[in-house]
Amino acid sequence: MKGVYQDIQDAASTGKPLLAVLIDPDKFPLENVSNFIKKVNTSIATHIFVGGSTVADEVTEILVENIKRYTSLPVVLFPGDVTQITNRVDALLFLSLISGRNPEYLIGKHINSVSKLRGSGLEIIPTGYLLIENGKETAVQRVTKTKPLPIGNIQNIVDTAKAGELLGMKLIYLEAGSGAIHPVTSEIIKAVKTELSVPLIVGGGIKTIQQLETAYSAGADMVVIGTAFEQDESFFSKLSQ
Ligand code: 1GP
Repeated sequence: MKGVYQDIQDAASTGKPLLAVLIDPDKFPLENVSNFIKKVNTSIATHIFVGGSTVADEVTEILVENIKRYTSLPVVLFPGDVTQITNRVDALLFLSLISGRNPEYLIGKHINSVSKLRGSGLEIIPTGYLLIENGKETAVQRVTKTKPLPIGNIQNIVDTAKAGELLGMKLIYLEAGSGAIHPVTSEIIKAVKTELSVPLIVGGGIKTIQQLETAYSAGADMVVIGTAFEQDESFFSKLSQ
């Protein structure tokens, strides 16, 4: 069976846009899973991401088990912390926050997670995670105690992303932060995409079809949307196939 990464890479090389719906276990009542996932299934979403900045222990695993009962879409863990790791998912984004200089989020949490990952059989996808300035402080910034990369220095964003690729990261993720006021700009997406040969993920603050299309046409291979679905499930029907 092809892995999740191989699928992302194939889609990126053929120009098929991917859309991940992000579910934050902290904000998502279990009783909503079946209805919500049915809507995801009939939308253009291709992946489900699960994760959040602050989640109580065990909650993620229970949520993932419930989600998997209702969908055959790949469920990918987008963990904010080691406690969220579960092998019930199809793959794990092994995120290193390369925009920041907090050693815990560059390598520390990763070391702490090895005892859970060893022997888990999980598909692990090394991912360079870049927090980009968006107009307000977001949870990622607060929790990781790192500063986002300023949007005025695009070359620095490009070089950071490229350094991630050169370190062997298989995906680069440009993150404006959940609920961001301004999504990552098309100028930044374009500049980063031009330099990369690995697939590019973009997320944070994308709330309209227009913004989604802008991200794709600038070069995002996958877009991640969370808040827009949480706040207005009718967004799904706008994205129906
Ligand atoms: C995923 O954090 C984002 O990269 C999700 O952001 O909740 O603003 O869609 P939103």
